[in-house]
Amino acid sequence: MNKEALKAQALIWPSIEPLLTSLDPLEQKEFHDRFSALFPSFFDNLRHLYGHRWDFFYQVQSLTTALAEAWVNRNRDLKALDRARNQDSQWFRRESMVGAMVYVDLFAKDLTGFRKKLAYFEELGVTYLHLMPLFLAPEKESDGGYAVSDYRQVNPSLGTTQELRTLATELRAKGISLVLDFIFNHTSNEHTWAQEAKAGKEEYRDYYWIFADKADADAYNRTLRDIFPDARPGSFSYVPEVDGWVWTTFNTYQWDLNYQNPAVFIAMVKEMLFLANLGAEVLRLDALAFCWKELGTSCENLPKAHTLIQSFRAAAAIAAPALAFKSEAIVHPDEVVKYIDKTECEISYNPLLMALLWETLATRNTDLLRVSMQKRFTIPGDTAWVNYIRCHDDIGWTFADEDAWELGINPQGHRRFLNDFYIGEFPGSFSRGVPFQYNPLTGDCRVSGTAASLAGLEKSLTLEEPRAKKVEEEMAIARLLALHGIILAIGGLPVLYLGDENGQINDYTYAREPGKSKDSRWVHRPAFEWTKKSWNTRVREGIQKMITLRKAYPTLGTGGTQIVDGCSNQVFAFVRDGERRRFFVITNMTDRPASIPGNELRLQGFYPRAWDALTGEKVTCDQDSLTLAPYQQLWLVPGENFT
Ligand code: OTU
Repeated sequence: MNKEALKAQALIWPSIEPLLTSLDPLEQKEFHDRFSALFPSFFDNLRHLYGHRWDFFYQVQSLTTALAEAWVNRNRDLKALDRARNQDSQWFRRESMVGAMVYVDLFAKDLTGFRKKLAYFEELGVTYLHLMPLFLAPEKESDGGYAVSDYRQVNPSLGTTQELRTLATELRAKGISLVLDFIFNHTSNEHTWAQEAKAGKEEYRDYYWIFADKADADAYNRTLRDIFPDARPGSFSYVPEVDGWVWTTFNTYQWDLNYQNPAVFIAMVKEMLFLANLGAEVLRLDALAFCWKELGTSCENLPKAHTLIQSFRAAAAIAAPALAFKSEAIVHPDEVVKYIDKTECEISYNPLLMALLWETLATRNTDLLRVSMQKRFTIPGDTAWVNYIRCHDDIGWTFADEDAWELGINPQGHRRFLNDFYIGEFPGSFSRGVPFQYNPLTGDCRVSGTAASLAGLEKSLTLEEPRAKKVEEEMAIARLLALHGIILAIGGLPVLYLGDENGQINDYTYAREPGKSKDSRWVHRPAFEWTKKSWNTRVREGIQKMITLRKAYPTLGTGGTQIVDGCSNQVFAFVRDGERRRFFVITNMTDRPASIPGNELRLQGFYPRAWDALTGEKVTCDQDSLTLAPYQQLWLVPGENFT
């Protein structure tokens, strides 16, 4: 073990111990044990980031003081959760876990209304609930709350911080984990720190990346990618109040924090622990790929970004150990996996599965999906994917170019095709998406749209001829159920984007709203529809049934996943293995019947018959082949009987 870290620990501990005296002996010991176990590697990481600073030791001291204080302030309920999670470190992978993400205002106006509607989540079977950003943010435009002005004050239009705390407790009592965003790459330009910087305080100018000389900003800009090219070319905005160029990766009102300054790290650790002690059980690390910046690099996914996130992780593990981290890295798949580790983020969005599911619907070919998943689906056993169909953001086609080339697919051409297809311009497309952040310089584009609109429901509504209309509607519903079935059965934590479970279509009214009109992602952020049409009910019932089924079988939670080759390039198939049950989930991803060789079933041990757990119907496996209807999905279990 590192001697210097141990020396530092011995020096620091005496100043920490007195802070804990108000706690009972068990709680004191818990903190001490975690501190001893984690401090050495934590210290090493911090030294790697900040060790060159004259004040390094003081910074470490003030940081560890903050950790002790957060533990002292953590309530009994949450400390009990800390102990429970310690006994069940796999909790986020269990079959019982079904996630949902939702905007409080779009769902129920405010927190008071929201608390009255919790039954909706219970009925659906939700056990993980991500509330979209709900803290104080600029009034006019706030990137849907992703520009935070105060991490401790709930936006008054939604309610109070106390109400959020109460909600967290209510949810926990119902077995639902509260998930909040940790928007740590940037604050809004109205945050106190930004205000102080504008008022000329050097200390706070240092919280951000502000260059008095444009040439200095340009030097960085040369190697950066434009993230929101529609908003502004380049990553810097001139701000007269600071008479300088401010680093704004996203919108001009989102100021990137300067983590080369340890004061920023410590300040944000405190905000993080505030969220943890408020009752958040999972934090979604927003835009984490961008958090560390170095001249001459892309400033994305840098090694020190990982060191920084591991440092946040260690701080949480010492002061609020139940807290889990979710990575939001929508980048090259090789980079996505680097954030996934129990010392960094134990769960991560799976943007690759999301994008490729849509890709197969457009191409009617599952090769790229299968090849990519065979290579990339497996992650460490103590971590999990968050699998999703849609979220509040656009769809970017982040598959690996090399995977495409392997199959003879030109990746750039393919992305153009996918964009054309999903914005409904490709002949015969069923989709009604909207382009997002088209970059004329690179030809890059992403797609907005609700799952239902992308899957064909919106188009079906525009058809006049009743038969054609009906066919299109049936296909769209089947597509929606097929995609949801895959995320519910493939392993990891499925997360529904609320509204999708009802097949809600695009809402174009954003185009008339001043703060939203330039951001097409609002098209897929409609107000929740409480009155139901027949298709809403059918989508909802289909998804509900699969949720119930998932929850009945531990295999579908922590069981292993094996992507199966050789069925047919019309189907996507995987086997789930667990102690008591084996599932073979096969989906026809095309609008034509697909047949799979009987031998594939028999090779997987499905002989002489199997049962489709979705319908409870018998499936004979002793034929030459088995035919699946368009978009049909089977959850096969072997055996004579299905119970
Ligand atoms: C995230 O997404 C959020 O999910 C967005 O809603 C925010 O606007 C943004 O951060 C800023 O807070 O660009 O289009 O490569 O793609 O982090 C979505 C990663 C985004 C980025 C992702 C970002």
